[in-house]
Amino acid sequence: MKKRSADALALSRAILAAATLAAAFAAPCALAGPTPAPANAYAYIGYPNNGQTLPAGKPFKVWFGLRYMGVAPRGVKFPNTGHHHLLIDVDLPPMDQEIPSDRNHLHYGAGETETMLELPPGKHTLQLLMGDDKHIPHNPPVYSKKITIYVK
Ligand SMILES: [Cu+2]
Repeated sequence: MKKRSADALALSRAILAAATLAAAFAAPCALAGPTPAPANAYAYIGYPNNGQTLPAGKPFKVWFGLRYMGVAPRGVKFPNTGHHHLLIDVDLPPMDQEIPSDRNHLHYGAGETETMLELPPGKHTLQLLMGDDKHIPHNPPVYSKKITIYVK
């Protein structure tokens, strides 16, 4: 009888651990905006290349790549579209809130798919993140790999 209650306790602990683990994995899924995006959609930086060195004091072009969804200007609510945001020297922002607008988070609300950028000498990171008509990332969020470039 003693053995059986010890087993029951061990089992209930295991169930609790599993539930906690499930909650931990489920939590990040809630961190996305209300606008759906196609599951296979992805963004990529077509230029510059990861690890590339660019000349200082000279603007360079950044190409915004996007597959399996479309670009629409800010304020336009149309299925499977959004507009680009270029993240400079920062990590991804919260995925369930409006993307900040500052010099590290540039919005391309006219539907641009490229830009000219000039950065001070040094090591920099670039990453694209799509936002919906209200500048909130989609569900699932659509973002590129973060690339590193060198300006000198
Ligand atoms: Cu925006």
